[in-house]
Amino acid sequence: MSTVDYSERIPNNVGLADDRALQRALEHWQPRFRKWWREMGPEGTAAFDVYLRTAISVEQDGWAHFDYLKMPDYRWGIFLNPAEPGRKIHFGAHKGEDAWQEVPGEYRANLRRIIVTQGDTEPASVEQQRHLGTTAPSLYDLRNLFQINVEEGRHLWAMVYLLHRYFGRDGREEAEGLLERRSGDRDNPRILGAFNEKTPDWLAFFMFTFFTDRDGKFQLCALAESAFDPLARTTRFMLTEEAHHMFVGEAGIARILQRTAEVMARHGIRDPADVRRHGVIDLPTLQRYLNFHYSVTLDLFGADESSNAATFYAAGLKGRFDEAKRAGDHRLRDDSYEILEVRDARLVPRRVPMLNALNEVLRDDFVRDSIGGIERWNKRIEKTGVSHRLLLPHKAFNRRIGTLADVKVSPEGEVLAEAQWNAGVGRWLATADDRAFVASLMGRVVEPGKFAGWIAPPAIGINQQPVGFEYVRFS
Ligand code: BYC
Repeated sequence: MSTVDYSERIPNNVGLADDRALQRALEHWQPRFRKWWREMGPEGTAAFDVYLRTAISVEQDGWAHFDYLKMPDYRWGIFLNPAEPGRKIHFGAHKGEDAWQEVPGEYRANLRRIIVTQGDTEPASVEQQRHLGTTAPSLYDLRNLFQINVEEGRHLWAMVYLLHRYFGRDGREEAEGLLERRSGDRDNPRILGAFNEKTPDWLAFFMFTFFTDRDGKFQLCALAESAFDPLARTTRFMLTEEAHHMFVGEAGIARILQRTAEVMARHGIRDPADVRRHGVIDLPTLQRYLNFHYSVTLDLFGADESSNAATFYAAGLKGRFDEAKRAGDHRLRDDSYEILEVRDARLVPRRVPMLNALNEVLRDDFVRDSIGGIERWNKRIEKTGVSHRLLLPHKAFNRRIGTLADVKVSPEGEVLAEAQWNAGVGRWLATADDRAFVASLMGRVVEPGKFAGWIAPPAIGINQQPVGFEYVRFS
């Protein structure tokens, strides 16, 4: 069952042909998805031939096939990792019982909500990125953007399959809703904050794929622990695809840093205005973009103290990152964890029951992982001989969700009065001037092997093809 059946209208490894009602329901949803893709997917690209990878199996080796495809012909399908025979629930109140193959009635509403929230982010990101193709810095980058877009489309399919297969009529209604909400729409926005922000340029795109796709990694890992086995199996396979998305972000920013630092070293300049005059992105602007994307992504982990998070864990719906590898009783009823709150105009730790702090636990795992990436970027700058370090702002900086939503905190973690915040915010978050400057650099480069002047070429191409390969052909 691990080989994907491509003779079906909807490629799958879930035996769709054996469940006619489900197959019909999904075949009914499919043209609506395609309509959404035409309207909200990458703009003006229907005729392009793109060198894309398509999942053809869920085996670790050789799961992907690369070839030219027009994106509307991409075979969005439903792939679950192979079942683990005798899998047991390994955390929460049901620890030790068999994993569920169907949704227990008492957890139906919460599971549906988690799946809908996850599903909603996927089309949202495609909507956010739909204009970027018109300003790609190279064919290589354009192809990577499109690869991410089609795979986010597939991740939507992954969640829609669960909704249709396990949640009956309300599941089908939710699947419709996933195609109706729109990123940034005033009346019918996407569910989570970061997915209603704009991704107007490629610096924002690389920051988004570094930070926000990393939230995807941690959330999917937490869901891959779920007692609801179909959710665990589908998210495990999504993680295989997700790794490339974070690579695009990390390598993209590294290549920007490389180019900027080379220019700074060559001309012996540091002043951002001088750096900008050479047509590359100055490091303070890059830091301000980083601060923005990091802080809106921190909010995606939810409130620091959350009874929802406690319920999700205790019920076995959502675990911690790497739950199975952690020591302890995996019930957490006697554990506690520190969250931050403001007392006497200072950030101070407060201990709360760990079950209620599980959003914060996952956020802290994400912070540690992000620090690793920032260090790799700093090494890249260091190698050029330029002395400059990128920093992650304090966890409490620019937050909109949780106990820190109502306080103003500097990137260094100092609690500020409103006036101090207003005086500093232009140094901390990307300004209209920063965005206009970055926009002024964005021009379309479509000659194979050529790259825009503000970004260095990658070291190697995709799937062992040369960097100068014609990754996208325009018909
Ligand atoms: N914006 O008790 P809380 C990805 C709401 S990214 C707006 O903390 P909970 C991807 C919350 O809904 C991964 N609202 O909630 C990346 C709740 O609302 P109600 C996406 C927010 O449930 C790149 C209220 O505040 N997957 O895959 O513990 C490209 C109380 O909050 C926000 C998931 O997120 C926010 N940022 O935690 C493509 C996994 N945060 O019910 C894809 C599934 C919270 O009071 N989702 N609220 O109206 C979850 O596990 C949880 O829903 C959350 C929120 C962790 C997001």
